[in-house]
Amino acid sequence: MYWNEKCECMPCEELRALQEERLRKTVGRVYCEVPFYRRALQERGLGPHDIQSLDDFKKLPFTTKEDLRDNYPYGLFAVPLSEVVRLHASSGTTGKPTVVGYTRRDLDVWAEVMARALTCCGATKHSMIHNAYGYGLFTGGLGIHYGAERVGASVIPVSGGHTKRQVLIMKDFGSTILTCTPSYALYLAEVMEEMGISKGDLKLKGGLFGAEPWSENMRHQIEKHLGLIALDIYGISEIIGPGVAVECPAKQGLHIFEDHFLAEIIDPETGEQLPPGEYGELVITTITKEALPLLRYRTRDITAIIPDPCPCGRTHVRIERIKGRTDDMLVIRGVNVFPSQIEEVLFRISHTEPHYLIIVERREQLDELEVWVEVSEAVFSDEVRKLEHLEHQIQGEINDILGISVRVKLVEPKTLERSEGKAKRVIDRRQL
Ligand code: DLL
Repeated sequence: MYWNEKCECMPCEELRALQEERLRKTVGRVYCEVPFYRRALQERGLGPHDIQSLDDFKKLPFTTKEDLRDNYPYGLFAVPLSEVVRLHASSGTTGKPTVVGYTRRDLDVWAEVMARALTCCGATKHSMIHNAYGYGLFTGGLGIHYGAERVGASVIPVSGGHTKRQVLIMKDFGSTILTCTPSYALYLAEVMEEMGISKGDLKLKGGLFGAEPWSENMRHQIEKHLGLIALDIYGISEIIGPGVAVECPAKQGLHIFEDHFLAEIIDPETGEQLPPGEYGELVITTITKEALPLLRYRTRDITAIIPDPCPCGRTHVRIERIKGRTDDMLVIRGVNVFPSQIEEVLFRISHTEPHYLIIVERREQLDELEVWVEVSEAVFSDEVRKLEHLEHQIQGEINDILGISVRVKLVEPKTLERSEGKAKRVIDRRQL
């Protein structure tokens, strides 16, 4: 049930003392080794000795993605490149990639947290782990890979793509754990069905799905079609990659691996810390990273801290599942809309498929939102009247939740593009 019970269930007082010691070391190190941080701390009149406890935390400056970009590629590294044994990069939609580096010890920590995460979904040395996260500069593939090896499981480094072949491999190799994005898991299920292979033909038992937001309903679909326990894994390249936080089998939020990462929630507008339970932007400080330690990194992901202890016995604090990103949030006629809210509605309505696309346009200064939704084969061949009824139902429910009117277009099954990695849910055509 636990990979490292001593760390995962550490008494809170002990954990806090460990975090404070590691935080002090990290601040001391970045002050000495990273000119960017030395300047940022000096500008605030801070020296390394001013940060003694977690209460001093709020004094520290934030770090943003722009800071990483401005110091592209290695400017924020705290070790010489001779100590760096791996690089990864996150692509982002515009401009240069964000480059992240790892020392040998960083890779060791990464494998440790990933081993803990995989253990949550049932992995042991007897598991056959089918890893369909992309291998390469993306952290998903290799992050899972090293964690799986640390557990002692057998890893199938299948990466993304060639979906039919993936289904055959899962069947013939006897995969017991599946790791990929949740949208790809659904696509795998769809292709399986087309190939006449059922979940009973496979040996899947558990899976870790993440790298993009997904809803509770999507979890039900994945579990139903693949016959496994689907858990949510959160990560971000700048911090380490996958393995910043993971759901335990209680499925009541994701535990942050707090002996390595400190989490806070802030109001994205004011930068003020928010109390547990309130949604805001997740900010993470690394306290053991060597190559790229980051102070108060603004992830832009929206979530809340769950204050109560978890029934599983782990003492590490939990966050709610990620609701979206501050930069994914669409502002439509003044209303804040997260794609995940639309997804929730679609999953509640029967006869729709879990594939959708949100298109935003601006006509005569007015934002218009159109939602394309795939419907099931049976419904699509139904009478026009029934289709219209379904469209109105979806429109009505989205209106109830968001308070704005949207257009809904039902599309034929299997016409929206499937993704092997992170799904693209929004096309914003507004020229802002
Ligand atoms: O996506 C790392 C990862 C790989 C996580 C495999 C989980 C599994 P990046 O490419 O840097 O890293 O993208 C990070 O993806 O800021 C979130 O917006 C989003 N994200 C990651 N995990 C989740 C999740 C990897 N479980 C960005 N739920 C983050 C929602 C997620 N969003």
